Amino acid sequence: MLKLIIVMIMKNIDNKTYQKYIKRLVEGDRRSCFDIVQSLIEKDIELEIIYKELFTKSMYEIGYLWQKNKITVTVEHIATSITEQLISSLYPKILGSGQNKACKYLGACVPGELHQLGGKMIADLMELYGWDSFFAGANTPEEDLLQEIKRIRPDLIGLSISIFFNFDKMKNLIKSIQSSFPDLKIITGGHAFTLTDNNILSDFKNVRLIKDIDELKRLSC
Ligand code: B12
Repeated sequence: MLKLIIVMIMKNIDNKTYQKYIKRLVEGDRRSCFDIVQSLIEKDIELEIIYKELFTKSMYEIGYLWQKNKITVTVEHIATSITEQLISSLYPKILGSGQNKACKYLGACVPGELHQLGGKMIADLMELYGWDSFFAGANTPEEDLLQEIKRIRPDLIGLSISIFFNFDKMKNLIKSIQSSFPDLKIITGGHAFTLTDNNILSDFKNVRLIKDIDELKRLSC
């Protein structure tokens, strides 16, 4: 039991490392941020932990600092760009995960939604969990997405939303997807769900809100 607890503590990111990382991120020091991520990889910290406890947590803090006028938009843009580069730098580890790719996942951000880091992380994690994963990125036009669904034939669609006022666009997109592909399963997630009750999409069948990474890991096609 004690051993298990020690292993769990070792696998987390300690607060000192996190504080160092967020400081460097605000300074725009991408080399130091990269070094910190490398040191976590060398310590066998799992990708899920790095995504959640380093990238997501620090970007939420960046958002808070921006909201409070403590950092400028430019600082926030630089932090986003560094985080994007770091996520991409970890992709070879995902490629090497070597699981079978029998099920297909297609992730996208709803029309009008420019926040794409979360959706990209989820698409990468799906690949890590054995899915053949595609990611359409920010502000995906409805018609184009439908065309790609026809071409790729995914088993699961993942829609990301950060901005509350994009919910109507998400609902319209889901309606369009379901009228052309009635049996296609859809998962949703993103920061906007923290500002609303979980039932906002309850009228739709085959649509499931995923609240944490463990739930994502358990999905099957
Ligand atoms: C970076 C950023 C931007 C960048 C995004 C660039 C990019 N390449 O992505 C830019 C500059 C474009 C931007 C613009 C705006 N932004 Co902004 N932005 C942020 C910031 C600081 C970080 C976003 C981020 O990357 N987070 C990290 C990721 C990993 O977190 P995440 O998206 O939540 O994803 C996690 C989960 O939600 C989940 N998840 C996400 N998607 C999915 C999908 C599926 C299928 C599943 C299962 C799970 C899942 O898994 C992820 C991993 O843990 C946030 C602060 C915050 N709290 O997030 C504000 C924030 C989201 N922005 C905000 C605002 C207000 C705006 C603007 C309206 C500002 C303006 N006045 O112009 C515009 C709107 C643009 C638009 N139409 O989309 C507000 C949103 C408030 C709201 N919800 O309504 C926030 C919260 C800032 C704040 N504190 O007020 N922004």
